[in-house]
Amino acid sequence: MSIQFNGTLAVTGASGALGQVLRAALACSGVAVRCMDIREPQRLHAGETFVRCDLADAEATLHALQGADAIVHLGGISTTASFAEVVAANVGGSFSVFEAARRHGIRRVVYASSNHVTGYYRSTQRVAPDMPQRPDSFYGLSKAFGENLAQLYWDKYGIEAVGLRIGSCFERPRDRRMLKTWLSHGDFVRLVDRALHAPKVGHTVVYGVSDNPQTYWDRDPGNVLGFVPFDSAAAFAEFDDTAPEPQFQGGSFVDIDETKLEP
Ligand code: NAI
Ligand code: 15L
Repeated sequence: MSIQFNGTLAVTGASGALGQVLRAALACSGVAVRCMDIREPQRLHAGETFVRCDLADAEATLHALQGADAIVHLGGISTTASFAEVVAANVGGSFSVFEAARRHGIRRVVYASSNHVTGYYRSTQRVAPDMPQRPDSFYGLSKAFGENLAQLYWDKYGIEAVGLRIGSCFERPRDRRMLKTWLSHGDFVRLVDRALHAPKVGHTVVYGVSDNPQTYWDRDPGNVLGFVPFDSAAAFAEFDDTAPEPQFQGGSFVDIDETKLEP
């Protein structure tokens, strides 16, 4: 799977798991990619440059994003963490990214939100992106902030954004819950491709989930972008897990008391 993009594409969180998956797909088409992260990538593909940048530092982020034509914003804390940590990396970091987009006139941001924005819905419910946010953690709350920030920057400054409420994006489902929440790496790349190229997105929020036999989420808004998932957790039907179904969609994130976590 490869992605075409005309111009320079900035990828925050480029050294992370999904950053590496995305960059491999961009490298197939020789796209010019500005890789941004606090950690150096293991390797750089042809067409890539690396800028070490802490997104909590708004000035550094502004500088790093100069000349970019679009941003895929994956960088930040990707799991449960203390309030101070998510505020710095995710709340402050997303502000840095959207503010840099505004100041540089970058027209579109693809934002890695998370299913944990709505993790406090019960597992028996079907949730659509236009239903109220119900974060299950400080992490989910920081992603909810990012979506609301994107809405503000669209309404006030005309910066287009697609918020991807990514389910569980791993090589394969890891537990019973992930049979419903799994997004394959290939479908992740296809989704980012549509989020970058679909015309007139305004501010759109979609769930990022493969064509699993069962899911918690309404897939229609993703279809509107032209996203068609190819993969399905049905391929893992033999998955051997006798653990009970979680009560809430966010699974273990609901049970973790983040007020007890130290930064
Ligand atoms: P990851 O943890 O592997 O990668 C995140 C990257 O962000 C890391 O390379 C890290 O060094 C970088 N980073 C952290 N703080 C930073 C800061 N202050 N400034 C600059 N860079 C910073 O996470 P992964 O799995 O690649 O996820 C990418 C994005 O997608 C994250 O925002 C995550 O919350 C989101 N997401 C991922 C899901 C998944 O299943 N992998 C599910 C839902 C959302
Ligand atoms: C997320 O938001 C995390 O980044 C990822 O590591 C998984 O925990 C995923 O959600 C999930 O819900 O499975």
